[in-house]
Amino acid sequence: MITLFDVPASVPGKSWSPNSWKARLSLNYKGIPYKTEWIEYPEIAPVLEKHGIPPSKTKPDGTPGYTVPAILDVDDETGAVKAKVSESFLIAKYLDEAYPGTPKLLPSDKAAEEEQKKLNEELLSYFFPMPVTLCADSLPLLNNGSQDHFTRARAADFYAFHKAEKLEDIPLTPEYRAELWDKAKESFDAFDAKLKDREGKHSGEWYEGGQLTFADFVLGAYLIWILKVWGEESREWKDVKQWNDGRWATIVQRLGPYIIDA
Ligand SMILES: N[C@@H](CCC(=O)N[C@@H](CS)C(=O)NCC(=O)O)C(=O)O
Repeated sequence: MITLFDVPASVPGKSWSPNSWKARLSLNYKGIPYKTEWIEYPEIAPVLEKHGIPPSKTKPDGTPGYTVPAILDVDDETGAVKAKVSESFLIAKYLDEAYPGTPKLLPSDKAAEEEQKKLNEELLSYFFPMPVTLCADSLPLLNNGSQDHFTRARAADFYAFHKAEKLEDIPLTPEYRAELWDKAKESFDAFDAKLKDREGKHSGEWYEGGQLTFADFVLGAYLIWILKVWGEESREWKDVKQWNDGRWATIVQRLGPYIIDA
């Protein structure tokens, strides 16, 4: 059985991280049984290292960067470890190869696959600056064991923009939030234009046209983060839901059958 490593938060179903949701949606779509092992941020590196799961990146200081989602695939009968994978795109690739009888996540066209890899790497930057407020509002929902790591790690990610050591040091006054929200709306408009352009070339309801693929999970996972942290009744979701002719709410609705908590 597959073990999915994820970081919990006090949200319905515990899973909130958009990165982890990409793997969760992939597993749910394929109907592959799995269990979740919940770990706190400071445990990600030691736990993954202990299992021999490789890091997903090299940090700016040259040290290995361990991240969730990560999976361990173990043969239930023999106990043999079949795979150790981290990084949501690589997990999708592994699942397609190792579970050929299940619906494919990645397009067979190599250029399209490469484009989805890039989309996965760049998505948060497309939606900038909303990830700043989303991270700040995710922070109090994390367990105590994760908060200090998360606030420093994410403030470091946004350092060029806010020059803050911790997320709490970013002065998110109502006025500044409103300013960031206007910019967030612009980023959604820009992404909507990109999707409209694709729709002119690929007919169908999904990113690749007629076929649901990993890219839909990349986008969906980001929207699930909004929903998990701010909630369906929040002012934020009420706005996002109606932006761009309801595109974002429609994506969540279409992915509904695969939004299954742990
Ligand atoms: N490109 C990676 C990104 C994974 C990632 O950044 N995960 C975050 C969780 S939201 C993480 O584990 N960060 C570790 C840390 O902040 O130390 C993927 O798609 O899996």
